[in-house]
Amino acid sequence: MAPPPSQSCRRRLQLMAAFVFVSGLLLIQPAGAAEYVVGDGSTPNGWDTGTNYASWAQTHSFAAGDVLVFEYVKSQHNVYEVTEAAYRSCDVSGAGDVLATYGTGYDKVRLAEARAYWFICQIPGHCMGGMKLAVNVSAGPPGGGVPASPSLPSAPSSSAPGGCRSLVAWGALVVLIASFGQLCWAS
Ligand SMILES: [Cu+2]
Repeated sequence: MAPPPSQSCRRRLQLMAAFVFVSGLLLIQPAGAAEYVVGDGSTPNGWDTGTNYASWAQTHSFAAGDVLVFEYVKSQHNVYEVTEAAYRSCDVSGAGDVLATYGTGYDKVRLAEARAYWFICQIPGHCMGGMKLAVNVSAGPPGGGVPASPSLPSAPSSSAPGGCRSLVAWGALVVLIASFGQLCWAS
């Protein structure tokens, strides 16, 4: 015997509600800026002398507004943002070579602009040993306050801003569940 229509409808609505809830969780995720732990903490601390940061950087794509988190033993390492020349030579003795310095052992560095960033550890020998990181930051979605640079490729996929995209998706879900509800009350 088939259950009365109202009961199967309620079951369908419950499924829809669950679906909407899960979709909502998924939609919230890409809106904000991403945080990347440098080296992914593959070693006790992500920022150290035993990691290939060229490989690490290649497996990630960075957008303006994203944040790099440097985790390391404070007494053993530090983080210097430097020029490309200083990054290549590991020599920061020149005027203007150092753009910023960090040394807390847990440094959050915001990649505010769509450009290349270069970081090294300034403890003698560490940069030469490979403790250096170069990242290319692409233009992020509007809202980060960063104008898109014409010399850099803009963000792929949709041209709609993230916030607008999720708004449209939310609207579609609301319409979907409303029409389901109508079907139920009609039957
Ligand atoms: Cu170091």
